[in-house]
Amino acid sequence: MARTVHFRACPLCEAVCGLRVTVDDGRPVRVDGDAEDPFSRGYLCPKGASLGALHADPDRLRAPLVRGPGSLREASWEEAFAEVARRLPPILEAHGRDAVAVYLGNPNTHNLAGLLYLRPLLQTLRTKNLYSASTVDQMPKHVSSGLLFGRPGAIPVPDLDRTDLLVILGGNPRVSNGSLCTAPDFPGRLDALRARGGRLVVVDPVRTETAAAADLHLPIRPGTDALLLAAMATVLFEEDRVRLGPLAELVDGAAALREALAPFTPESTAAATGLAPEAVRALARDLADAPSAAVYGRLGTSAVAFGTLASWGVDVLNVLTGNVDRPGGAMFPWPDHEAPDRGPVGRGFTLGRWRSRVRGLPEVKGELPVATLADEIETPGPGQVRALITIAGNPVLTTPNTGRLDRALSGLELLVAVDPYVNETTRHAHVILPPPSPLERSHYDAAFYGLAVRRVARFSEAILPAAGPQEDELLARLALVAGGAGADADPAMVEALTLQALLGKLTGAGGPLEGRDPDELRAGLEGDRPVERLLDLLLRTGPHGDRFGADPEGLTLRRLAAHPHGIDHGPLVPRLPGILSTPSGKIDLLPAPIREDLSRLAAALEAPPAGGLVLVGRRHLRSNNSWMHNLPKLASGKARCTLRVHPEDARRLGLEDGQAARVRSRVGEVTVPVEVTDAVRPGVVSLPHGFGHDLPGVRARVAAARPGVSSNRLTDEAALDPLSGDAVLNGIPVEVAPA
Ligand SMILES: Nc1nc2c(c(=O)[nH]1)N[C@H]1C(S)=C(S)[C@@H](COP(=O)(O)OP(=O)(O)OC[C@H]3O[C@@H](n4cnc5c(=O)[nH]c(N)nc54)[C@H](O)[C@@H]3O)O[C@H]1N2
Ligand SMILES: Nc1nc2c(c(=O)[nH]1)N[C@H]1C(S)=C(S)[C@@H](COP(=O)(O)OP(=O)(O)OC[C@H]3O[C@@H](n4cnc5c(=O)[nH]c(N)nc54)[C@H](O)[C@@H]3O)O[C@H]1N2
Ligand code: SF4
Ligand SMILES: [Mo]
Repeated sequence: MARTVHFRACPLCEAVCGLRVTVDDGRPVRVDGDAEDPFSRGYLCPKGASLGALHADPDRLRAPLVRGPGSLREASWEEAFAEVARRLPPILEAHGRDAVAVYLGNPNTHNLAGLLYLRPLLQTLRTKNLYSASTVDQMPKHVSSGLLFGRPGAIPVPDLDRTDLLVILGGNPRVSNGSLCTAPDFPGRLDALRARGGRLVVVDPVRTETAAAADLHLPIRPGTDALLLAAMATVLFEEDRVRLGPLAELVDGAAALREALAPFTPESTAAATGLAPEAVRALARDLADAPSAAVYGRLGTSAVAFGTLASWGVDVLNVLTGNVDRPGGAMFPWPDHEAPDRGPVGRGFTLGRWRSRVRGLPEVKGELPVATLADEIETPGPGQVRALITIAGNPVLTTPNTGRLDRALSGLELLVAVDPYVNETTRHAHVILPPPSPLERSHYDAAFYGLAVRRVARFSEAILPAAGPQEDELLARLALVAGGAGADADPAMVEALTLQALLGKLTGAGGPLEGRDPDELRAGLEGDRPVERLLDLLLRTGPHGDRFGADPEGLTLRRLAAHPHGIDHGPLVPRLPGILSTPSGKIDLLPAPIREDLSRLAAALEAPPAGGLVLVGRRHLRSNNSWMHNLPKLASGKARCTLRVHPEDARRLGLEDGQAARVRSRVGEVTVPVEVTDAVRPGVVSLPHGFGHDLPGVRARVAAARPGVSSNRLTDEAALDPLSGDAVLNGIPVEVAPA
């Protein structure tokens, strides 16, 4: 038996752990943590350990599916692309480019093809109807970074391994393993923080696993973090505790900020947040006094009604306490594939360059809010969405009011899905194009090294030969079909054009490779796939790159690949002011859109929320949004799709542990077993998302056997954070009664 051992990064969540995969005769038989990985040091979770099971899952598609009369049947790759070529161009011709929408799901960010090779397809389609999981997730953070720092991608991360005080709002990294903060073994790193004398404070309506292991837990009322953060800033101003330090020369608008936040005090916000003013003052003082501190917010500060204000408030506190860009504070990562900084002066960030057709919602980062996708499909008129391309997504389970979206999708003229499963969304597809399994593709975490708490990089070779085309080829062929070049056009054309455009920028005036010959550079690129050659170009131009011979010791794809456990360049280093890209060249503390939205926040002070129950979300270590529920080892054990209810509420409503409850919101209703626990705050109930696998046509036998219910049958597509278009997934008013 031929036994081989391979090292690779786990592509399932943002922690990007290094894995050690054992293969026997072409079958992955074991996945362990890679003890030699300098970043993850052997850590892994049950999901990473299941990569072999994912590869082997009989329900995972190995060949395309095409809709015959009624149902989906297996087809050849030629047939599948011919079918797209038969159906897609006529829709574009007859109804224009906005008639074709695109939805990009979360796993795109864990995949080189999704990160580096979507552009050709999107540029060919040039549709205004671009949607992604970002507007059910982190879009508010992009907006706040865009407005504060001029770059939506300039997201400071807590310097976890060096900070003295970490304040987590609305994140549960002991379960999620961290998000917008890449740190394998987040739990171990939190333990280390406390072991070295640091403090951990968690603000969450639920006593989560993370909150339970913190020094202090503040059980805030859902949706009110922006008020809390504003009040903390006011304390810093009032008590003369603002210490900008070296940031002083880089900050604009501190005086105006003080004035704008003055109405928000620990006392004025207490009724809304449910937090004692003294506790809020004490936390603000601790933040000011700590040698270093980082405020960090995640989904509970993002997918909420004041998502952008809360995301902004997090970094406002980091700035006011002098912690931005300081070791132990909130620092900007610097990934190996990122071109050198050109700031601090730049064009800044613009919102709302166009608006959605039906609800007039503003564009953000080239996207529209996914909460309005159903409107755009259902509402007749010029620009109505008639076709949808989904790539690595399952919006029927993951976006608000999915009952409605599910119905809308069944009316589409064409749905093309790039996805390895027939899930709740892709069951509506006319064509499904499955990508290879993670073990069949090479990997580099372009998104997450840009959010990592150390400067690390890893390139993982494919471990097993792919059964079908690589995902970059699928995307290139879709681009060619959409461009009218037909199903047989050569995908190499797409690579040539993509490289030409990028090389043109890099070698052009002011570019990092200014004056070099693009043809010569292209000829020297290494890599087996188009995305690998693209990555080589980025690495060679990045902070450690060889600049095509200018630094003979510098990084190339091949040199990175020679380190199977990865390269660790050390802790984060300061990046200000170069990372800024604002018109003033400074951090704009009070940008106009934020100032305007503060009046909405002030109104929340006047009218504290009514008394009823509100729903928040939660995650489980063995889940991954809506997928991975089809692997027996991950799916087994206690039922996870339960409604957590506080004992007082349970008593009042006549709910008993284990009994079914009917949960109703403005838009829908589900029936789900109750779990009575004092971990949730009174007035708050929690339900995980990503369940509801009992829809007809889904081909996921293990998941369908324990389907659970979809929490997004309850979330409301009308409720958005207005600046970012992010859906409100936490703080949903619901009524609960025994079923
Ligand atoms: N109520 C509520 N709703 C939520 C959330 C919440 O907290 N509460 N969280 C939100 C968040 S943060 C997110 S990110 C979204 C996620 O929302 P989505 O991205 O829509 O959903 P996922 O479950 O991540 O969908 C992943 C799909 O990608 C496929 N896939 C996996 N690997 C690959 C691959 O390599 N290539 C391709 N092409 N496909 C692949 C899977 O089969 C699956 O169908 O859900 C959001 N929805
Ligand atoms: N095991 C597992 N890991 C995952 C995922 C998964 O599905 N399963 N999904 C991945 C993805 S796509 C993402 S984006 C990340 C998300 O990573 P996290 O944000 O760390 O994970 P969540 O569990 O959604 O944590 C959100 C927390 O916010 C709290 N909350 C709700 N409303 C409020 C509020 O108004 N204020 C405050 N302060 N808190 C509130 C909730 O109780 C919850 O504890 O996780 C990633 N990792
Ligand atoms: S924590 Fe995330 S990256 Fe690490 S093994 Fe688990 S799923 Fe993979
Ligand atoms: Mo997410």
